[in-house]
Parts: sequence; C-alpha cells; structure tokens
Amino acid sequence: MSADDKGATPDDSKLTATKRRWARDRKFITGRITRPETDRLPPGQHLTKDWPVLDLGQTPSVPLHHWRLDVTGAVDHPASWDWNEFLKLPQSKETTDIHCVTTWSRYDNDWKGVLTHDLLDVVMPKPEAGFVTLTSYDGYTTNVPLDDFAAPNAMLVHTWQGKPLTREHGGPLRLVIPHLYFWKSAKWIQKIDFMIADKPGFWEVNGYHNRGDPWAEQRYSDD
Ligand SMILES: Nc1nc2c(c(=O)[nH]1)N[C@H]1C(S)=C(S)[C@@H](COP(=O)(O)O)O[C@H]1N2
Ligand SMILES: [Mo]
Repeated sequence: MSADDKGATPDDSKLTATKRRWARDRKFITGRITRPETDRLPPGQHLTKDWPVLDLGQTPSVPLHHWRLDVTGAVDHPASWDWNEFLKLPQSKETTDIHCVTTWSRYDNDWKGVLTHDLLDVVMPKPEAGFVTLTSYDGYTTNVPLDDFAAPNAMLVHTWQGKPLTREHGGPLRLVIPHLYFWKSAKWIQKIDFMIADKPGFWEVNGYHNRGDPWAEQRYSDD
C-alpha cells in the first residue's frame, strides 16, 4: 500500500454515514419482486453506460511484485499465490452485468480472470465450509455463502474490456459475483477465508443485507 493509504479507518467517512441512513430509511426500495430469468434489469435499478467508482476513500496501490492472494480457513489445500503463480491457474472469459445497490446497473462487462470454480478445484473446501469472507488491501471485508461464491460465472478478474483492470476499479485483482449487488464484489482482494460460521463484513454490519440478491431487492438488513 502507498503512504497515503495508511492510518485512516474507513468506517467514519461521510459516505458511510449517508449509506447507513439510506439503510435506516430503506431508500430505493420498490417492493417489486422479479427474477433474473425474465427481468434483466432488477427492480429500482437504472442503466448507466459509464462505470462509476465507489470505495471507502482509499485506493490501495499494490505493486505486482508485492501482491499476494491468500486462501485460508476450512480448505484441504490453503494457498498463498504471488502474481505469476495466480496467472498459472486456468484463465477464463465471462460477459456479465453489474448491479450496484446505489441503483446503477451496467450491462455486458467483458472480464478475464480465474473462475471461482477453478479456484475451488485447487483449494478444495472442506465439507463443513459454508461461507466465505473476502478481505481487501484497503481493509474492506464482505461475506458470501459458499454457494454464491461458487456461482458458475463468479470470477476473480484482472482484465475488463481487454485492458488490465484499473486501480480505481480494484486492480490488480477483484472479485465479481454478477448475481449479487456489487458491494459483494471485493476490489483489491487480498484474502479468501473459508468459514464454518458466517461473519458479516463492512457494509453488512452497516445496515446492508447479508446476502444482497438484486432481483429480490435485498438492499438492507431486516432489523
Ligand atoms: N476493497 C473494496 N471493495 C469494494 C468496495 C470497497 O470500498 N473496497 N466497495 C464495494 C462497493 S459498495 C461497490 S458498489 C463496488 C464498486 O466497484 P467499482 O468502483 O469498480 O464500481 O465495489 C465494492 N467492493
Ligand atoms: Mo455499492
């Protein structure tokens, strides 16, 4: 991480306070229930052609020669890959849509990277693993059920529209889980921890839904 990234704890920012208030007021909820099979655009979303940047006020800089991805927890084969080792995993392409809880969606993003499926084949989660916690180089965390992490089109991406993923969008490597709201797609990913018990991440303890299905409008937690 670069010098300007050190020190600040992300959770007292203005943006976080605003989003906490949105959760309390249940902003953007339409109450319509739809399905991905029939409705490409989830309820309460609008399309955007550009790609907005959202973060907690920090853009960590991780030089490739310092970069590592750790895979820990309830797996048969824990891993700690450097960049070259990571690129030796099977590489795939996917084209998927983005749905952000702040109501923008962006269609047809061309990604390249490693399918979570292919990662799971290498590390082999133990039968008791049911959840995954993602930790990022900016200190961000988010949690997903293992079944969502293992979705056929979920992937760890390093390339968008044929170009290296920019730093502001989470380069060198971020997660993309297309069927959940985009806050689950951790940028600047550093660690993938396989868990027996679920552990809510940053937005999940700040009023956001634990799962985040856009078609069911799972924007905020129920309490
Ligand atoms: N490490 C990290 N990942 C993150 C975030 C973050 O602040 N830090 N923000 C999340 C949120 S709320 C959204 S909407 C998307 C934004 O990704 P983008 O900036 O590429 O659009 O990243 C998600 N992943
Ligand atoms: Mo977001």
